[in-house]
Amino acid sequence: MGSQSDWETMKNAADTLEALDIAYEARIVSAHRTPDRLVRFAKGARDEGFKVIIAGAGGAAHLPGMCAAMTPLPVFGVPVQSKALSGQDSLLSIVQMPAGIPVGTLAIGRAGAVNAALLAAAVLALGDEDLADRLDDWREQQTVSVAEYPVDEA
Ligand code: RP5
Repeated sequence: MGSQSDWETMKNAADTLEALDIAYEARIVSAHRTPDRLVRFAKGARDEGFKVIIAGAGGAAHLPGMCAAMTPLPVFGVPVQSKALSGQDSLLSIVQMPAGIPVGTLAIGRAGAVNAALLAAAVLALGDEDLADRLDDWREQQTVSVAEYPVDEA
């Protein structure tokens, strides 16, 4: 993620990966404030053993696109909800990549963070039957947890 302030959102991705028993690392890498760290991370990610990158950033959210420019790994971008423009800026600056360098862009905020983790899981599950089973179980649990009728909430 681009900043400590993104963690509140990106923790939802981390929690989802943990629920699926997927190893991950959460790092702060800012495209603007720590550009050298970004280059080192993105260029070295595959050799470090990473399989998928989830990049969350807000505002002028260049992190996912710059990561994607420097790694062949799949990159999923999570637009963090910004204070000034409610994440519209984050979304547009992540989603509108030029042809040739893809970023799989998710929804703004928590939903995007959770779904980025689920998409990463789906990619990894293509080569991991145990994970595929865990992902099936996760989805089944979600399905059975949805009540058929609403209740009045206090
Ligand atoms: C972006 O700027 C970060 O991804 C964050 O969403 C936003 C604001 O960062 P802080 O000023 O809160 O550190 O680079």
